[in-house]
This record gives sequence, C-alpha cells and structure tokens, in this order.
Amino acid sequence: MAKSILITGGAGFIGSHVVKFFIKNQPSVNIVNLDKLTYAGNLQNLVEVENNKNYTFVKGDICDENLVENLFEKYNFDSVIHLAAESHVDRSILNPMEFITTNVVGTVTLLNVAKKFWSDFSDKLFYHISTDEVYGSLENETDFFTETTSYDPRSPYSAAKASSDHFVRAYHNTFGLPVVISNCSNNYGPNQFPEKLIPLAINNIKKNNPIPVYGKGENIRDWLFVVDHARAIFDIFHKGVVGQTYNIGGDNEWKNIDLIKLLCKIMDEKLNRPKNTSEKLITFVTDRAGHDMRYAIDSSKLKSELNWKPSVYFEEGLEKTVDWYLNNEPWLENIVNGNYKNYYQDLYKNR
Ligand code: NAD
Ligand code: TDX
Repeated sequence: MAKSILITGGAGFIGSHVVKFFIKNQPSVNIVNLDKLTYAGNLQNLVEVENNKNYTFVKGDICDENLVENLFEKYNFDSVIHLAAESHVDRSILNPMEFITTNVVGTVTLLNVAKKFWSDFSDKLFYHISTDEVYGSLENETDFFTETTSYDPRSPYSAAKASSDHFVRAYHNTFGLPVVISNCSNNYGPNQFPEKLIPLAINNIKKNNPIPVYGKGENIRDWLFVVDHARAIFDIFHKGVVGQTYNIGGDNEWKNIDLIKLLCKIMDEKLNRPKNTSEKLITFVTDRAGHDMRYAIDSSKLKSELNWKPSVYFEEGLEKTVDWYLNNEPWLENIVNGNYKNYYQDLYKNR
C-alpha cells in the first residue's frame, strides 16, 4: 500500500479532482502536490483540502531536477501520479515549444529522478496520465481506439504527449522502472479552465457572447465526467498491472454541434431564458488547423480487468457542471478578467 505519493499538476482541472479523490478515499496516505501554477493551475481548486495534515502543496516546475530530487529526498515517495502538462491543443498550435518542455522534458526529468531514487523498484509505481489524442483521428464510425492502436499524434500537443508516453515505456523496458499508463477521452466538469469547449461555451452563453464552433461542428469527442476519471485513476493506481496501459472513456460520443445545442438548452432553463435563446449565439468559425475528426475509446480492458465503469450520465453531469459554474462566479470571473482576455482575443479575433 502506497504511503507517500507525488502528484504533479494537482492544481489543474483533473489533478485537483485526483488530489481530492485520493484524500477522501485513502486519507492515510501522504500527498505532495507539485505544480508550477501556470495560467491553468489554481489553488482555489483545492481549498477544501489545503489544511489536511497529509497534504502538502509545493509550487515548482517538474523540469527543475534539483527541486524534484529534494522532494524525493524529503518525502521518500513510493509513487508518482504524473498529470502536469500543457494541455490545450489550440495553445500548442500557437506555441509548440512550451509543450515539448513541460510534456516531454518534464516527464523525462521525473523519470530520471524516480529511477535514481528507487534503487529498489519493489512496491514503487510511476503512473503516467495520458490522452486518447495520441492515437490520432478516427474517420470510420465503427472504429475505436484500443490499447494496441498505433500512435498517430497529429497536433503539437498530442505529439508531445505521445513522446512522453514513449519515454515512460522506454524507462520500463530499458531500466525496469515500474510504470503504468492510462489514456483518457475528453473530460468535463467543475474547475475546468474556460479555454476548453464546455466551460468556454458556458461562460459565453452566460454573457450573451458568440459561441465559437470550429468548422461545421461535426467533430466528435467522447466525454467523461472528471470524477469518473479520478476514480479510474484511483482504481488503476491500486489494481493496475505494472507495464500495462489502460484506456478510459465515457461511451459517450457527441458531435460538437449537438453537444453545444444541449448545453444551450440547459443554460436557457437555468437562466430562465425563453426556449432557443442561447442557440442563437452559435457562430461557426474557421476550423482548428489539423482538427482531429473523431476520438472514440474502447475501455473494455479497464471494465473487465479492474471492474470500472463510468457512473455519471452525460445530461446529469452537464447539468452539474453548469450549476457549478453558475454557483462559482468568482472562480470564473477571476480567470476571465485576467490574462484570459488577451488569449481569447489572440485566438478568436481572426476566426
Ligand atoms: P490543466 O491544463 O487543467 O492542468 C495542468 C496543470 O499542470 C496545471 O495546474 C499547471 O499549473 C500544471 N503544470 C503545467 N506545467 C507544469 C510544469 N512545468 N511543472 C509543474 N506543473 C505544471 O490540464 P488537465 O486538463 O487537468 O489535464 C491533466 C492531465 O491529464 C494532462 O496530462 C493531460 O494531458 C491529461 N488529459 C487531459 C484530458 C482532458 O480532457 N482535459 C483528457 C485526457 C488526458
Ligand atoms: O472554441 C472552441 N470551439 C470548438 O469548436 C473550442 C475551444 C473547441 N472546439 C472544438 C474542438 C474539439 O473538436 O471542440 C472540441 C473539444 O475541444 P477542446 O475542449 O479544446 O478539447 P480537445 O481538443 O478535444 O482536447 C481535449 O481532450 C483531450 C483536452 O483539451 C486535452 O487535454 C485532452 O488530452
């Protein structure tokens, strides 16, 4: 049983849910959350656990080898759950280099330190959190990504994530480092930075601003409620087999345009607007460069071997998400009133 876990990127969207899930479900373990607090990191995501005696936050960069070594020395980690990453595809198109630095160099820095400190690999685990995007884009609606689908990353983001996955496997094969990897589909839920489709649309609908839908809105994503992802990570962490990969998905494919229409309907109800008001905000804009058409995950391995399945029905999860954003106005306003304005201007002005 793990006693001291380093979680990287724990102030971000998924990471903060993972930190909270572990503290709630395994309160005896010590958790150190190492996060650089980039634009995407937010300590407000962690207020409910910040005073927990088994939880420590460290502001720092996963690329800083000295810092990571000092933390291994001080806390004697037996496990790493690695979520820190640059995570937004559109930003990777604007600035690929940051993605290589954090996602590739940062991951290899962590692998090197774990290899150095874990002279004995028994009861150790390096758990790398990855994405379905490494598998590329599906064109045929009967195809699904499985754990053996060949990698075919097509954006700077997914290329950097794919590269980090390769390094993790290489450290397992070459040095025997005990690793496990999971590749998950699109997450949604509370605390997601409003650069991603769902919270961006919620914010724009609320303010009566246009909802930018790339291309014709025909692209398909498989959506999973973030707490279901955190639970999958918990299960894989405890029951996953070293050296294995697990796909995590929601069995929940939506065309972007249909998802946005559903969101508009929910928002009309929540904001007491007449039916079909928010749909009028839908604005088709220039497509994302290299926009992957469809992601669809086959997570039957995780279901059959570790007995996991998604638990939150999409309409219910989407409603919970809308409620969270409407009830947490200061969280959202803090973000959208800051540097976000410049980001939004730069990305959307010529679309
Ligand atoms: P996010 O952008 O919300 O959070 C990333 C966190 O990493 C932030 O807190 C940020 O401050 C931190 N970080 C960034 N660079 C760092 C560095 N150099 N050192 C330390 N910390 C740093 O991302 P997310 O959506 O929560 O994604 C978390 C992980 O899950 C990523 O690895 C991502 O690739 C993966 N993933 C995300 C999704 C999704 O739908 N969001 C789906 C599958 C997999
Ligand atoms: O303004 C927008 N308009 C739009 O049509 C935005 C931001 C997105 N989109 C489209 C692009 C995608 O087809 O919506 C879909 C979802 O876009 P994002 O929320 O940016 O997610 P995606 O590009 O699918 O990647 C996400 O899932 C996999 C996460 O950002 C990644 O971190 C994760 O690995």
